[in-house]
Amino acid sequence: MSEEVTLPLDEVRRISIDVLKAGGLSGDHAQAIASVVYAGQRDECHSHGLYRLLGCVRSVKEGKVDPDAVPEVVDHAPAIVRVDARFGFSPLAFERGRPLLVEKARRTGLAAMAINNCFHFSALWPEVEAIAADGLVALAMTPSHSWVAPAGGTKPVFGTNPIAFAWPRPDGPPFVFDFATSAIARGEIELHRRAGKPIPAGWAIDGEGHPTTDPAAALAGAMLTFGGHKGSALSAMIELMAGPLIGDMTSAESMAFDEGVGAAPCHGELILAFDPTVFLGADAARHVARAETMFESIVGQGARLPSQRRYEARERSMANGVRIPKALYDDLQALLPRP
Ligand code: NDP
Ligand code: PYC
Repeated sequence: MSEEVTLPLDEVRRISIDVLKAGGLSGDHAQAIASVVYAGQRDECHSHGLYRLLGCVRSVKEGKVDPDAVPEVVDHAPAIVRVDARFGFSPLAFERGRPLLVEKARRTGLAAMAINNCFHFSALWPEVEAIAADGLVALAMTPSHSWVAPAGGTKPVFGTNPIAFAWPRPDGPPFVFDFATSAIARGEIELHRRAGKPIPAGWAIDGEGHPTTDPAAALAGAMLTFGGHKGSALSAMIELMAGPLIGDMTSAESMAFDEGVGAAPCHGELILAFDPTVFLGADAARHVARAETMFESIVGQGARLPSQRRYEARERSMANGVRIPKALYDDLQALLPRP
């Protein structure tokens, strides 16, 4: 088993901020990025925790990302907020736009936020969870780089295109799911390569279109969608809804824009927020109770809810800190200024 390091949670945040500032990011971006990286590591989402700092710093170094970009929030229409991230990373753009999205959803029942021109590296669940904390139902989606072949094909067209959903619950944390529409996030294949482990069959094909369990061959070939043609169609929907619909790049266009430097994908993100109290008025509590019956019928038979593992991991991390591979710890230390 490879060597690991245990870190208290406040150390996770401190390392994140220090690495990001040393990498040239403004204080505001460092804080916003550190929050999502911290949350990812705390909830044991290893592909989108501290590991992501390496890619953020590399993306700035490659000169694609504006590390000082100040997002511009625009009140575009009664139910639409637009945020121009101005070629900075997405977490600060999301933070700046969220209050207006929530305000609009409470007024209109359903509102959308389109984030444009953002470099995107993060998990989506921290965003939908934050919207659910305001009592709203949330749906978020974004493209990435074209790494994923459509069902029946062998050449990458789609990004790993995550979709996330949150439903607020009266007596506890929200019901949340958040997954790539590829069989797995690309970050997970990268972590297998770093650990020298094979990947499961069904995640990817090599450059000749043959199934592979070699992570390097998978990264050089094409990833596969989850659920065959169903994941493929969902992935296409995300390309459209968070691409042309909001006037931003598809995953293939993001890949071309990257010019082979290997920066984080650059494109848009679409976030929808629904206010159940506007949809339902005085009947809201009765219908929310029906949702609880459905959740109970899932867990009541021993199945688990998505997000249940994450909430359990959160409790564990808050009590005991987190464990990360020593190789990752050393890579992060190498990005800090020499004392
Ligand atoms: P998974 O395939 O592990 O799926 C994750 C989701 O499925 C979680 O909601 C998880 O809940 C739930 N889940 C997993 N197993 C079960 C189960 N047995 N029963 C019920 N629910 C289950 O993750 P992915 O690799 O697809 O995605 C990981 C992350 O990568 C996501 O957060 C996504 O946002 C991020 N990502 C970001 C991209 C970007 O462009 N920014 C691109 C692609 C991915 P739980 O967490 O509780 O296990
Ligand atoms: O893991 O697929 C991924 C990913 C792409 C962009 C950010 N994460």
